[in-house]
Amino acid sequence: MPVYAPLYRYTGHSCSIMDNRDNQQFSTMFRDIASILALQGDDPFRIRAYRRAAQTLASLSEPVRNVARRDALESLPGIGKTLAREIQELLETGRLRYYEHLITTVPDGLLPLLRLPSLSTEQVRSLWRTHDISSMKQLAQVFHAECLPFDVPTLAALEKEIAAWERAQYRMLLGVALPRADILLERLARLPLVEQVSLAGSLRRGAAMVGDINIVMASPDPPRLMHVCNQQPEIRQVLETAQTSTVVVTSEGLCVSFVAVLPPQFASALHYYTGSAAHLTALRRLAQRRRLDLTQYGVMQLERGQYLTVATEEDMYDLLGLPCIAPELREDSGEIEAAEAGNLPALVTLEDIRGDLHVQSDWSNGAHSLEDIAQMGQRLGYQYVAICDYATAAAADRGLTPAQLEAQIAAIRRLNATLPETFRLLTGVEVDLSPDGEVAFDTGLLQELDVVIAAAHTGLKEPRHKLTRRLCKAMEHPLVDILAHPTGRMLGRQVMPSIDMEAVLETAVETGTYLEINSHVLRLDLPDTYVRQARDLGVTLALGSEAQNIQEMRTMRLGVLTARRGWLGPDQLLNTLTYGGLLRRLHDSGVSNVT
Ligand code: DGT
Repeated sequence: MPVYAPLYRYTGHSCSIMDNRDNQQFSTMFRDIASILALQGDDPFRIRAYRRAAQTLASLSEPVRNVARRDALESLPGIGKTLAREIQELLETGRLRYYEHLITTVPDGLLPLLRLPSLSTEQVRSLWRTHDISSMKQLAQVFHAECLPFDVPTLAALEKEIAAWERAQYRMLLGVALPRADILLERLARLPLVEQVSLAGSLRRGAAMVGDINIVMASPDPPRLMHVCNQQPEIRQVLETAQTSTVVVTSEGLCVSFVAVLPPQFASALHYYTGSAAHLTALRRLAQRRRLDLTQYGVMQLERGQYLTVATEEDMYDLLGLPCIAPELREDSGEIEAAEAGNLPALVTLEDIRGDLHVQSDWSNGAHSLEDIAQMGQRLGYQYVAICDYATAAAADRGLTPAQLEAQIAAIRRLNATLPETFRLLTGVEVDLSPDGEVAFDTGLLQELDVVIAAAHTGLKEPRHKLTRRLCKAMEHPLVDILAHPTGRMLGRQVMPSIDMEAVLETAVETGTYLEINSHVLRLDLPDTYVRQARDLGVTLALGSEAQNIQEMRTMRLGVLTARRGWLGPDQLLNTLTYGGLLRRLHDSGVSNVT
């Protein structure tokens, strides 16, 4: 396997995103424990102890893991022996048995109610015991029926919290929203009333799940344009409409929010509605130091109370003394500091991608032949596509047997001989892992392949340490090049497999394994935050569509957005290598043969 510089052991010090997430997660758990104990009328001292611990963790300025490493948990305010032991258990196993037991003693849906800032434990108890309300869904129904016995301020606060919860229920997959948005954008761009049009919001930022499709337009007549937007054929319902904005629901149930401004305001509006809110807040702090304010209408000079005209987003950032920050980075996760220091990454683009490293054919689960895939690869402008059908040592109901894989290798070689020199199919496989992480497949055959991908498809509910060990063991196999969809997440599902990603990233560094960014609509796995951590550790990523249908090969665009959100440049992706460069890279690892 190739070994990349810089090769260093992961110590946890450079991964603040993951570790600070621990602080927040543990704090939420302790707050939940306190709320459940309060609901059950437990000892007030215990309740206070958990609340205090939750506060301490939430406001801790360093990762709690680092405090534990120094053996200093008990020096934290409100953390005694028992709580220190529980934090240790969480850090070591990712679970807390006491918490897992406690939440089984109340109805499943009650925890979200207990987490609402507007309701006291007493009020939740009364909702549950007296009105039989034990979920957000029931609470929203009763709220809308105006049957809640609370005072006006509580109801006002509750209204906002319920609206936020309702919106969160209808988040869309990036890969569903983006093609719909493209159709709308293309149609709107042709309207004489529209001078400029762009995506905005989380969709423009490439987030894996989005609350709505935000579209910003420049028009000489915004009110008329809003009227036209409301008349678009796919619109089922207009939720709110005004002179310069309208929010609608399409017949497929997608929420679209249109904004129209006068042409000179376009760049400011686009910037504002692209967000994120956190990025805007941080940028506004910076602007205030220059006596400026950023609004959706322009950049305001605070002393004169006048707007400066900005023609582009580049001009806006320029006014703040910064280079333009790509939308995918605008999350207030270090991008402003990087821009100030001149350290923004030059992000990979779709045009940099020279091939797809994970496609499945009709030899296993796929719908299309090797010939169809080769044609599609050429249509997409690729130099190569890796055929990585499922393979299995035992003749199971899905997946190639060794004999079938051998026949496929021969078929790919025959086909390659007929293709133009500018394009090749790569031989490959996606091997399933045994319960203990063994890659139980014919080693001689694996050695013949250009690319070997390993993935866990079953056993994803196994305990954290077991699943982690399984993935790490697969990466330690000398013939495995890529670990596919490493976290195993499925977007939109509540439960994520529990994996120690620190250990996975560390093993990727040690073994030189490439981690996949699987661009399947439902996966986008590795998630962007881990992509960034992997990059920081020197891991190279590999994009693969896992297409089982040639149209799905177009999801590469989603993978590139995820890569960009993970701050990746072309050099950190295997797919930007030429065909020759890729084979050399894989071959240098001593595991692949040239087809
Ligand atoms: P989403 O829709 O939840 O996936 O996330 P966004 O970021 O698309 O949020 P959305 O659609 O509510 O609003 C689009 C952008 O507009 C948001 O990223 C920032 C800006 N924005 C909207 N409302 C506010 C606000 O109350 N404060 C600030 N600072 N910005 C806002």
